This record gives sequence, C-alpha cells and structure tokens, in this order.
Amino acid sequence: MIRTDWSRDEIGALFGMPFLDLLFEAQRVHRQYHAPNEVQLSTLLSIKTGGCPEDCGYCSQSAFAETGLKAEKLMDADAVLAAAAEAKAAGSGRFCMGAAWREPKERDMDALCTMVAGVKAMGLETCMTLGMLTQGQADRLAAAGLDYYNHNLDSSPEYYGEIITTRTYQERLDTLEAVRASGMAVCCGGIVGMGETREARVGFLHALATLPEHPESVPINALVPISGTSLGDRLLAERDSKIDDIEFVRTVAAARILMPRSIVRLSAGRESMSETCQALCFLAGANSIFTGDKLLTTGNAGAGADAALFAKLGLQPMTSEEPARVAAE
Ligand code: SAM
Ligand code: DTB
Ligand code: SF4
Repeated sequence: MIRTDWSRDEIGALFGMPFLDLLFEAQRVHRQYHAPNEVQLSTLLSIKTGGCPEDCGYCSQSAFAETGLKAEKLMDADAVLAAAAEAKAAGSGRFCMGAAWREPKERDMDALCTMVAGVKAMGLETCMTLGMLTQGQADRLAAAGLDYYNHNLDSSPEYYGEIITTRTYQERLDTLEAVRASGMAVCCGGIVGMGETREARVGFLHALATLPEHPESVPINALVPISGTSLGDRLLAERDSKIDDIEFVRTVAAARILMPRSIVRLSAGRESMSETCQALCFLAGANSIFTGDKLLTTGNAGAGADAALFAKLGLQPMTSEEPARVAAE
C-alpha cells in the first residue's frame, strides 16, 4: 500500500529496527514493486557549470565556495546532443542535464527546450535540474518533452537552514508543486553524511514520504566532501567524519519501505563506496545509479568498475520501469 501519512515516530522506528530485519523488510517491499535484479542507468552532464549565486554548503559550483572552478556559459545544444549520443551508446537509459543556476532565465528557455527535444528524439528519457521553476517554465519544458525534473529537498526542514540560506525549503516545495502540475515526473531526494543527526535523516525522509504524491525517483546522495566548500572543509578537518556505511544502508532501506513504488537512486558518493556497501544498498532497495566516470564536477565509479560490479552481482540494466510497477498494482 502506498502511504503518504507516515509519522516521524514510525520512520524513527524503521531506522531503529535490527539491521537484518530492516533489510529483509526492505527487500520484501522491493520485490513486490520492482524487478529484483534490475538497476536503472542514468548519465549526468553539467550543461552550465559554476558561478551559482546560491550558497549550498556542499556544492563546488556555489560562488561562495573557493574551489577554483571556472564559471562557464550554457553549453551549445549540439555539444549536449553529442554527449547524449555517447551516453546512449554506453547503455544509459536516461540523460540528466544539470545547470548551476538559482533558476533559468527566460532567454535560456529556447535553448533548453531544443536540448530536451533533441535528447528525447534519440530515444533517451530526459531529465533536467536547473534550480527553481515558475509554472510557465515547467509547462514549457514538459511540452518540449522533458520526462523528469530533479529538485532536491536535501535534508529535513530543521537542518536545511544550516546548509543553505539563499533559498527556502518552501521555495523548493513550490517548485516541486509546479513540476507536478506540469505533468512531469518528480525526481527529489537529498544528501546524507553532512554531519546531520539521525533525527535529521528521519525528518528528511518524512518530508519526502509525506509529499502529496511520492517522487517517482528519489536520489540519495552521500556527501562528496569537496575542499573549498564550507561543508567539505568542515568534514575533511574531522577525521572519520564519513557517514557510517550501515547507517547509510539504513537510510536507503527506510526510503524503499516508505516509498515502495519510487526508484531509489544511489547517487553521489559511490566512487568512494566499497562494492560490499553498494551491494547492501541494492539489497536495501536502491535500483538506479549514475553511470560514467563523472557526475557534475566530481568523479563517479566509471563504466569499468560498474560493469565488473554488475557482473559479480548478476545485475541487469533496467529496460523499462513499467512492468514491475504494473504487476504490483
Ligand atoms: N542547481 C540545481 C539545484 O541545486 O537545484 C541543480 C544541480 S545540484 C548540483 C543537484 C543536487 O546535487 C543538490 O541538490 C545536491 O543534493 C546534490 N549535490 C551537490 N553537490 C553534492 C556533493 N558534494 N555531494 C553530494 N551531493 C551533492
Ligand atoms: C542529485 O541528487 N545528484 C546529482 C543530480 N541530482 C544532479 C548530482 C550529484 C552532484 C555531485 C557533486 C558534483 O559532481 O559536483
Ligand atoms: Fe547552485 Fe545547485 Fe550548487 Fe546549490 S547545489 S550552489 S543551487 S548548483
């Protein structure tokens, strides 16, 4: 059953379960709604890098960070389509285009729609993450063929203010509402390992699982600590500050149980994650990853490592999200 009325106490109780019971329950739910050995593959491209006016404490692209990253202009549509063709050839099913903006400017909308239409025409699913959207912008992107829009809540409403001050939680919720109203699928998740408490992780999943409709796709990022960002510098200074693997797997399992139909994406942070931890995440219900050797500005596990892991685990790329979901209805 799909519930959107979860309480924080219920979610806290999931986190508190014996680990093996939690994994068993997550796997049971997973098999009810998803093909057990299939993982969806998405590829990311940064179509506009750096110089972002927002102050997200984890991000290399914020103008507030001292990462030495050069601010670039929006890429040409032709170059974007060439990268999409490469992603398709490498077996990816979805192409996600990210821009370091607070929000897209009206003058960029034509170019963005051209990119969406071009990528879609290649037979790839399309996804963008461009910051806040007005209803009009969401509608235009949807009409151009955009399948998914990624906009994260990032953390609990309480902890959020410690990470970002230039954009409110409510503004994020408003963008999610505009995306929903435009008919696009919602991709919304956040980051763990930022030094937050378990209570903050509970509050984060509570915010996602009590949205009027669950996001179709839920990225769970493990913080990639980047030197020159406020959060990265703080965590790099504290030895052993990386989130405990078991607690990370618990977060994935709880997301799976709370949002049974959603695709849960094991997103940033895989490059420094052991194969064993990734395998536990798949067992806990993660069924999507980013392929390739780069995310937006940081490294990713890469095709070779992923092919080896998939072969070891007997995993297959997901060809369609529909059959498993329909079977569960
Ligand atoms: N500018 C747009 C926005 O913020 O909505 C889109 C791009 S932004 C990089 C997308 C998401 O990537 C963020 O919301 C955050 O969850 C994640 N992210 C960014 N930097 C990260 C890092 N260093 N480690 C883990 N996740 C990160
Ligand atoms: C999301 O939740 N994770 C992706 C995607 N949405 C756009 C981004 C991860 C970025 C990791 C840091 C970087 O490469 O700059
Ligand atoms: Fe800008 Fe997005 Fe980075 Fe925040 S996460 S600084 S909005 S690019």
